[in-house]
Amino acid sequence: MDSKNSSPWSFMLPIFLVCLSLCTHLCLGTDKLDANQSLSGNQTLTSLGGNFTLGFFTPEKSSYSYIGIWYNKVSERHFVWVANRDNPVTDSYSTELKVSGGNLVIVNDSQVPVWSTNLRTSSSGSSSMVAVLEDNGNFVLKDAPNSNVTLWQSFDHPTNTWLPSAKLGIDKRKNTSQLLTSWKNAEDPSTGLFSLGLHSSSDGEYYLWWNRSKHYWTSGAWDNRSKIFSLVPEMRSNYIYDFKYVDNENESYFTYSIKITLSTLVIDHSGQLNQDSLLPSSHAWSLICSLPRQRCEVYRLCGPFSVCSEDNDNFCSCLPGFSISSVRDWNLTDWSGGCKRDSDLNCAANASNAERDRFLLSSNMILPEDPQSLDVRSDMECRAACLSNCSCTAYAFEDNACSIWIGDLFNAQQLSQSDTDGKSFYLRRAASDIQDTSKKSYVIAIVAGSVSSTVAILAIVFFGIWRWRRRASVTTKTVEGSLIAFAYRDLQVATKNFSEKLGGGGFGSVFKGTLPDSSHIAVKKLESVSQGEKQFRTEVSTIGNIQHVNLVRLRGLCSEGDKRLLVYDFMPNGSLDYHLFHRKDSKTLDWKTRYQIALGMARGLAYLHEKCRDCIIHCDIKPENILLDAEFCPKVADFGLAKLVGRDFSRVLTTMRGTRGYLAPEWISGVAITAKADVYSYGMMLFEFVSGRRNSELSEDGANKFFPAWVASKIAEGGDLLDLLDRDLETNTDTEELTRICRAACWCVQDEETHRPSMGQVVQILEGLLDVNVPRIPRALQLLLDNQEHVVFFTESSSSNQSAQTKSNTSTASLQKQNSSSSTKSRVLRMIR
Ligand SMILES: *[C@@H]1O[C@H](CO)[C@@H](O)[C@H](O)[C@H]1NC(C)=O
Ligand SMILES: *[C@@H]1O[C@H](CO)[C@@H](O)[C@H](O)[C@H]1NC(C)=O
Ligand SMILES: *[C@@H]1O[C@H](CO)[C@@H](O)[C@H](O)[C@H]1NC(C)=O
Ligand SMILES: *[C@@H]1O[C@H](CO)[C@@H](O)[C@H](O)[C@H]1NC(C)=O
Ligand SMILES: *[C@@H]1O[C@H](CO)[C@@H](O)[C@H](O)[C@H]1NC(C)=O
Ligand SMILES: *[C@@H]1O[C@H](CO)[C@@H](O)[C@H](O)[C@H]1NC(C)=O
Ligand SMILES: *[C@@H]1O[C@H](CO)[C@@H](O)[C@H](O)[C@H]1NC(C)=O
Ligand SMILES: *[C@@H]1O[C@H](CO)[C@@H](O)[C@H](O)[C@H]1NC(C)=O
Ligand SMILES: *[C@@H]1O[C@H](CO)[C@@H](O)[C@H](O)[C@H]1NC(C)=O
Ligand SMILES: *[C@@H]1O[C@H](CO)[C@@H](O)[C@H](O)[C@H]1NC(C)=O
Ligand SMILES: *[C@@H]1O[C@H](CO)[C@@H](O)[C@H](O)[C@H]1NC(C)=O
Ligand SMILES: *[C@@H]1O[C@H](CO)[C@H](O)[C@H](O)[C@@H]1NC(C)=O
Repeated sequence: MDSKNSSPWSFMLPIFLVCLSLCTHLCLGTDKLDANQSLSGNQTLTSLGGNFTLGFFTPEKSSYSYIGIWYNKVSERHFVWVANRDNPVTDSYSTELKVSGGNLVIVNDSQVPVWSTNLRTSSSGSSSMVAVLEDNGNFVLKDAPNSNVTLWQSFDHPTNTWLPSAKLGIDKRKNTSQLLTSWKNAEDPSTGLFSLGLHSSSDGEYYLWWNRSKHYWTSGAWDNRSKIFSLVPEMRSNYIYDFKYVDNENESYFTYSIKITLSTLVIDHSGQLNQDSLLPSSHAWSLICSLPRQRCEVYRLCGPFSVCSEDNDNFCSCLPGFSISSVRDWNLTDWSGGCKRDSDLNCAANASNAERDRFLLSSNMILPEDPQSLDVRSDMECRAACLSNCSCTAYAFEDNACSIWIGDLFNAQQLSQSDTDGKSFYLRRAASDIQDTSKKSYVIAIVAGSVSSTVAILAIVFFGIWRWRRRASVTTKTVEGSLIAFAYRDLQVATKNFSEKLGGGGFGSVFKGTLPDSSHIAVKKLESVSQGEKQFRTEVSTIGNIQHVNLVRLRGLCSEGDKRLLVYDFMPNGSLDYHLFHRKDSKTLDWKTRYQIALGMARGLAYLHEKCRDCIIHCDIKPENILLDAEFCPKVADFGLAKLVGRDFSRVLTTMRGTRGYLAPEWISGVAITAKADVYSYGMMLFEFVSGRRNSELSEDGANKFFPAWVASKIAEGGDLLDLLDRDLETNTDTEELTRICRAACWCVQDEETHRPSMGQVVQILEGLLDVNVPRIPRALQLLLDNQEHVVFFTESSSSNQSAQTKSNTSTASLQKQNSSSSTKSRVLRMIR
């Protein structure tokens, strides 16, 4: 490599500033490898625009090196392609990547190729051949630097990552299909067991395959009109993707482009297709969505004789009497090796009764795959049939049908205690295993009998305590879908008897807690839950399945007696209102952060409204319900609770403090509530992002201006929006973003629901993908403007609390008049609230 070449530095400069800390003087500023050059050791190629870097890398716990491509500007490495995934080298300094003999090759120091593009060229390749790393992450071999002829490209040989603009499909001429194939484990890029590929060109449907032979998930057919795969409704709110399907006589494939954030599709070594996105705020990769949604749906994720369970952090565990085959692989989250038997079976025909194999019951399971059915009539016969065949490892007898399993057991799944439709089977075990445990208890019995009775009683007491403790810790592990069912006592301990209160809301108070693994949680004690235990659990487990970066993650629940608690991830930066309004000890949120928070919230709400099968209306959008993580990434809290509280919700709403300023007029007009009510509340919040104070507060100069009305009139007049801006903000506000936010806010608070945008459209507006006209001043705000001098706005109702029913009650208006009592104005009051 020619590192003296100085011209690349001119284009490298901006990138260099970004990655200064990552790559020091050894960033070779070139994107090409020509016939006279080679790459070795820690030399790298960087694409012209600076998006990608190619070079040798060594995974953390590995002793092997590979040629790979990664994102240049992101400190957390994410390998999008690996050349020699199945042919690693041990020393990158004695190995070279070069263009040679018409191919791109990796050679060791005796010039023996370790890896090659294997192009069958007639000549030995021209000396003008060149390999270029393009800015979209494609590594291309061409016959000349400016040629349009691609001899080979890495996009045709993807590893585990599908990059934007790469094709993933079927080549009909060669009858080959491209597969995206997982790494073996987190540290080993070699070809893993799981892959994604286009199944058939006719309907554009993707399959996830296990070992390229058995499919376990399908995307459903491509719908060319709505541009989604029929079984991936998540795509509806995934505005960042734009998929395109091409199907002609030569090939059929999909490509996609992304609009905003850096985002990739990766098939993970645990068999799920993950959408990873780079969060602009934190510069860290984060998981947006996984398919299939449950890990245990992945075929043979856990190897032989292990069971999958969604509630276990490790997902896989061994059946009793078995232990992990390879602890090292298991530690690297590769469970495919499964488990091996601790003691050998004894299948000898002349075995005595004491030596003969036993059977152990495993219950509440999804049974292993591939049973064989036998035509026998009783449990005894079924058991005998299994015992008589040395390869039989388990049997089940249910509903008068006998099933036996021959050989290794796969795909058994342990269900949570709340599941009632689990099945049972009997696992074959060596007699010695079972005798061992009975011998031990025998010994304990003798010891207990031989000591004095007081000691024995003490022992029993201690044993009782131990049992009781054990049970207490076991209950915390039972699960509701992906949720943990906590015992009330454990939550009491975790929260130091509910001593550290984080806040209170319409649904109940929230307390901080710490789990034994020292992770922090927020525990919400629900009040006025109208549902019975079973319905509550069902409802909560649906909420638990809703996961998005911009939604607070529900970790678990507790339902004991009349106690109903929810356990969430703890958010270190608390709620948005604190940062936006109370500035005494908090730093003013700068404009960029405010904008990112507004956008993140919109994404979270769009997901709730449009992704889920049952549209979830939040009903209580306000700054108190937006939490901020350590990186100030916003998370919408309390979603799904409106439904949980059910009929009592209207009562809860009326007693909620500080909420009224955000309530849509339809809450009082009595019409059905739709997702557009959330849009209204969101719009009201957007105004507060601009002003940095509550809409309901008087402005600093004491004028009685209702801020949203003021903004609406400014926009309509085409006035300077910077006048409106929070005085505490430095001047680095982007005026275009300011305009977008103000317009979006005004559209969101239109009187007519149909005039308000959907949350999905709001996302697009804020992302700058959708331009919006100047909005009309909402009627309610217009009336306020007309009467500006005469009205004062309050948040709290200070009078008239006659019949507290939100939907029909018009008398709890929170606006009071000064010097005026015209009937027009009192109508205004009702509309604004
Ligand atoms: C490679 O080296 C040969 C001789 O050393 C020279 O003729 C040729 O121009 C060089 N090619 C490139 C692309 O630099
Ligand atoms: C290079 O690879 C060949 C074939 O694998 C091997 O025989 C040879 O020992 C290797 N040379 C070195 C120096 O590792
Ligand atoms: C390079 O990355 C930027 C964003 O980081 C993206 O906008 C641009 O499209 C990328 N270039 C190519 C060619 O993909
Ligand atoms: C490569 O393609 C571009 C546009 O497609 C064309 O302008 C250029 O002449 C082509 N170059 C060669 C060497 O064919
Ligand atoms: C394509 O290959 C598959 C197996 O890989 C084979 O079953 C099929 O018949 C082939 N189709 C054609 C048209 O050759
Ligand atoms: C995957 O399939 C190949 C044959 O195609 C077989 O040799 C291999 O054992 C299979 N892997 C596993 C883990 O079953
Ligand atoms: C999908 O629609 C686009 C235009 O919207 C069209 O060009 C393309 O041919 C269609 N593809 C298929 C497979 O129908
Ligand atoms: C298919 O391939 C043939 C031969 O390479 C080419 O002439 C034709 O234009 C291709 N068709 C399409 C739709 O690209
Ligand atoms: C596996 O992980 C455990 C705990 O992290 C560790 O104690 C053990 O040494 C690891 N075993 C291997 C073989 O890596
Ligand atoms: C069972 O038979 C085998 C030979 O078939 C013999 O080696 C073994 O000792 C016998 N075991 C018993 C308990 O009789
Ligand atoms: C055990 O059962 C399997 C499947 O029914 C059969 O193929 C095999 O021959 C049996 N083995 C013995 C020893 O009976
Ligand atoms: C590459 O070159 C060596 C490394 O340490 C030089 O001193 C440089 O340190 C650089 N090597 C690495 C491994 O970065």
